[in-house]
Amino acid sequence: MSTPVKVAVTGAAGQICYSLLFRLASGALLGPDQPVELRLLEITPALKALEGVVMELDDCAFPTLAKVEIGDDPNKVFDGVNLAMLVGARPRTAGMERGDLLSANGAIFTAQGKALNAVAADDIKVLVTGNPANTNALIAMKNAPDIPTERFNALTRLDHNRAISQLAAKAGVPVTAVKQMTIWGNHSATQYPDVFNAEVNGQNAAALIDDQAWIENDFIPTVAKRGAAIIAARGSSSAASAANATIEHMRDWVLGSPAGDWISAAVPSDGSYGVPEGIISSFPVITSGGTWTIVQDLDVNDFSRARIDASVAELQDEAAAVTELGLI
Ligand code: NAX
Repeated sequence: MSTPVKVAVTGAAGQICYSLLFRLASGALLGPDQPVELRLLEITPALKALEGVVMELDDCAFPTLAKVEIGDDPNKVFDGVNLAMLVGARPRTAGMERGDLLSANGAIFTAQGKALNAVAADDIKVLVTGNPANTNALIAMKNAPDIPTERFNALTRLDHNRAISQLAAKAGVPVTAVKQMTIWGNHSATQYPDVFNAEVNGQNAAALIDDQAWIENDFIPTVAKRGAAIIAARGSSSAASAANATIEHMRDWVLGSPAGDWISAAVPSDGSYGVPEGIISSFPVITSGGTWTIVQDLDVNDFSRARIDASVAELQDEAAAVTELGLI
C-alpha cells in the first residue's frame, strides 16, 4: 500500500461526520488501495464526544485507515494535510441576524484559512460544506494567500444529486439516465438547478419533460427547499446525503469526473457566464488530473439568466458583508 493521504475534517463530532468519517476510513474517497490518515478538528467541548467516534472507527478495523489524530488547534490538526473537508460551522440560532452569522463563521474560517496557509501540504485541496458554504470558502481562500485560489471549492453536489433524483423521478427513468445537470449560484434557496442543459437518455431534459409549470413551481422549489423538507420530516438536517455529496465532490476533484458528463461545484468565478470574479459560485465543472475547469458555451436562456443573476446577486451581497466586517 502507498503512503497515506492526510485528510483533515472539521466538525468531526457533528452529525454529517458521523456518516462521513466512516466512509472516508473505509476507502470510499480514494479506493481500497489508498490508505488515509484522518486529522479531525473539533471545538474543545466536543473533543470528548469525538473520542467516542474515534473508538467506533477503531472498532471497524478498516484496512484503509492508517491513523487518526484529533485536536482543537487547526495549526496542529492541519499540519501536512493534502485534503481538507471543512464541515464544522456555526449554525444560525434564534434571534441571530445575518451579520451575526457571518461574523461567527468568519471567525472560524479566517482562522482555518490562515492555519491551512501556514501548515497544509503544497497540494492541499479545500472543500467547504459548512454553511454559508460559498462565503465561508471565500473567507478561507482570502485568508490563505499562499494557496492557489482554485484549491478552494464549496459544496453544491448535494443540490446536484437532489436535482438528478427529482428529474429522474419525473421522467420515470433511473438516475443513471440523467446527465449534465447543473446547479448555478449559491448553496441557498436562490440556487438554480438547470434542466435546460441537462439530458435524459441523451435527449434534452426540458424538451422531453415539456412542462414549464413543473420546472418553475415544482422542480426548482423542491430542489432548493429539500434541506428544509428533510428537517421537517426527520427533525434534523440532512446528514448522510451531505456526507455522500462531500465524498463525491472531493473524489471527482482528485480522481476526475465521469466521461461524457459534468458535475456541479462552487468554484472561484473567472467571469464565465457573466458571473463576476470575487465570489465562489456554482458552475458546471469537469475535473481531470486534480484540476477543474468550468464547462463553456452552454446556452443560458432568459429564464435561466434571471435566476442565475438573482443567486449571484445574493453571493455578491454576502461578499460585500464579509468585506465590511473585515473578514476578507
Ligand atoms: P452539527 O451541528 O451536527 O455539527 C457541526 C460540528 O461542527 C459540531 O460538532 C461543532 O462542535 C463543530 N464545530 C463548530 N465550530 C467548529 C470549529 N471552529 N472547528 C471545528 N469544529 C467546529 O452540524 P452538521 O449537521 O454536521 O452540519 C455541518 C454543516 O454542514 C452545517 O453548517 C450545515 O448547515 C452544513 N450543511 C451543508 C450542506 C451543503 O450542501 N453545503 C448540506 C448539509 C448541511 O446543512
